[in-house]
Amino acid sequence: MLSYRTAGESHGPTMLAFVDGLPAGLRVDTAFIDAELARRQAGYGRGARQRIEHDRVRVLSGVRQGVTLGSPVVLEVQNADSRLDDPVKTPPVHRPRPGHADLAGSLKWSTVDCRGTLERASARETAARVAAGALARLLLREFGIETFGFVRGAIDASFEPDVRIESLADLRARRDASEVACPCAETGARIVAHIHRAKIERDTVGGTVEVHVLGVPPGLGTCVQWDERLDSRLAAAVMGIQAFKAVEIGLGTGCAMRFGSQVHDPIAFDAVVAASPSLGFVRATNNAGGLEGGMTNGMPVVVRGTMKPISTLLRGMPSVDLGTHEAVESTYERSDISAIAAASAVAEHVVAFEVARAFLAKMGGDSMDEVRAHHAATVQLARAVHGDAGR
Ligand code: EPS
Repeated sequence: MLSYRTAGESHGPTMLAFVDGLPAGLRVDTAFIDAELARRQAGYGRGARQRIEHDRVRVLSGVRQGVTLGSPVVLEVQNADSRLDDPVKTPPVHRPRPGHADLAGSLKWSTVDCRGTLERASARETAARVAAGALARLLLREFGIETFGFVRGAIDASFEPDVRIESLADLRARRDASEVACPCAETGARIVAHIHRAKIERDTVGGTVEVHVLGVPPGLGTCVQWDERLDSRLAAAVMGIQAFKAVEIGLGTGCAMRFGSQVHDPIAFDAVVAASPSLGFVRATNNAGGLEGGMTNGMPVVVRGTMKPISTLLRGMPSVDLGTHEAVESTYERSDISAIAAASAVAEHVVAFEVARAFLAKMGGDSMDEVRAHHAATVQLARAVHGDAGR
């Protein structure tokens, strides 16, 4: 089963991802991984740390001459700002920031110094998750599955995206030209204005990100066990990103405001698109976000996540000194005003990883050749049963 864990502290020497379960024979394009790491560092509102770091992946195991061996792949992204062992440069933190892991972690680990918690809780760790997710995207690409993550809105600015495989190149270009990874220029400009205002007011901004997965074959995930439902795993993956407070699939919370007839996507059959991943079962709407019963239904998978504003506020927040119990202002450490653009890249990669995991659970094998053969056989069987060939 495809899985990954990460290790590393924000100001330690390095961030690591340990990826297990990749088949042998996958070509590892490190330039692609580096480009995605750069995307994760970008965005209006990012702090000075990003001028210090120039994230690059180093493959430490599991790859020979650019191709996976079937053994665990360990990926490293080194920290340029490494100073964890220096007590002057990384002093103890006694004034927890409301919203950060500071207080909860200090209570958990029975300490009055938040440093140990905040170093690991830091979103710097997402560099390792993007590196692992980029590997998953390389695998998905071999089977025509594409992911697209972007910023959908912040504060009162948002837009209705129209994401299709034909317009993907254009959407990616527009997203990558945006300072806040938003393919809608007008919404992007309004989000930039909100972040600019937050900067002046020494405040912070969160937002909503969305990920579309296109070309997904039906039948990934399962209805058989709750923790193997793909929607359940996607929700956990996106909620597991630092500072995320909500996850939605398709229409999401909008389902509560509509009757069933306005929520469920009517099913039709179109022989012309029988060769597509949907096998010809078309839906004029995709309120289900491509998932019914925890399984992909052939429509694009659509996942949305909401990030709270960064909890390190330059203006501080009311807090308590853990040593003296005095009322104080929370600690300010150099920070981002908004990391919403970065979060959209992270969300895209954690979603890609879960889709790749479900893909390999259904179509997997020891080598890419085996996976290709299983995939081709699965598609052929599905067409024989459901496609026009079956009529
Ligand atoms: C973070 C605090 C900041 C962020 C960091 C996450 O780091 P520093 O205190 O070194 O300025 O920039 O994110 C990254 C370094 C990154 O690469 O994403 C935090 O407290 O979570």
